[in-house]
Amino acid sequence: SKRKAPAEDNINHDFCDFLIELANYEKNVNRNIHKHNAYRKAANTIAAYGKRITSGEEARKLEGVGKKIAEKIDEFIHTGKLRKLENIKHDDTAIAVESLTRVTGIGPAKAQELFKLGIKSTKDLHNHKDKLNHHQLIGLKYLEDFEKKIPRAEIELIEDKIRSNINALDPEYLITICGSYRRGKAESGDIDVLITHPNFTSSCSEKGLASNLLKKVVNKLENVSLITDTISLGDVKFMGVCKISEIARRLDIRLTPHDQYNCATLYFTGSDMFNKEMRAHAIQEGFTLNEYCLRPLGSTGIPGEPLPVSSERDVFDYINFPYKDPCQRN
Ligand code: DCP
Ligand code: MG
Ligand code: MN
Repeated sequence: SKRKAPAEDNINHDFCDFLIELANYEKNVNRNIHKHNAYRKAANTIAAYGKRITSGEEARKLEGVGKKIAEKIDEFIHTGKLRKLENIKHDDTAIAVESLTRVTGIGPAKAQELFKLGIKSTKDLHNHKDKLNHHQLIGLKYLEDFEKKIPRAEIELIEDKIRSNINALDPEYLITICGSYRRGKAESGDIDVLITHPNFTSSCSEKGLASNLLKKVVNKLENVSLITDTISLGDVKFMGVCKISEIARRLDIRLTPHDQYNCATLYFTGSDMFNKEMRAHAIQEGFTLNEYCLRPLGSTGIPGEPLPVSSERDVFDYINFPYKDPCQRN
């Protein structure tokens, strides 16, 4: 999903807005994920600064703000705009990629490929459906809907419906709605559901067990007409569409082994920037953390056996990272 500038009540929001625009440009047009992350990181620190920035020099003192970004802040303060962004607004490739990547499933590479075929906008796509895969066709079908944020109250209703139906199926499933919703956001881009079942562990070798546990859930939610479309369904991951209002919503469901559930909720709660920060901290403390487990790194740098984790807090404790509530993980 498109990244927007953080924090609504941010007194530096105009700087953050242009940094996010530059970040999106680096990702979508130049496909430079490093520059993309650098701009986003700068936007995040500036958003958290709490004081109105009055010069590039002042901004440069903040973590993640270098010389180039400081110069852009000065340019913006003095002229009210950025030449670089003005140029981008007139660049045909950038305009096309910006339009085409609005469709879920169309990434920067696919957008540039379509542009080379003369397809310049989402409007053009309706005449070139043969160029799209199943995922992209669903993205096009629900283009406007998927761009609408989901109010918290609607996700609460969807959560109730998911819980009651999965419970009726088998009360042993554990369910956590992760993502921005768990971080307490007033609205979300999609719904990220994490489920597990005590019968399914990482050492479990029973073939087809995981896939049945997930398929049963997806079937049930289709039968009660919550799920309307499937983008993809694998053994442990469902991507699709659900609907309880007039608007179709993106729904992801992941099934994880019971013993990896806490590392999984930690990962899928995010934010992605917070995950990066926490992983970097883990490395410094001699651990490697991912969505499955936390492992100590030996002196050789080779990960050892996964550590026993019985809560998210355990992970923070092992790596000496001050505990943060989901709402503080932004
Ligand atoms: N995630 C991550 N790195 C990524 C993508 C995702 O660490 N590159 C993790 C952190 C995210 C979580 O997965 O919080 C869910 O991904 P989403 O894209 O759904 O992001 P959010 O739920 O945080 O935001 P949105 O409201 O846009 O859905
Ligand atoms: Mg999400
Ligand atoms: Mn998601």
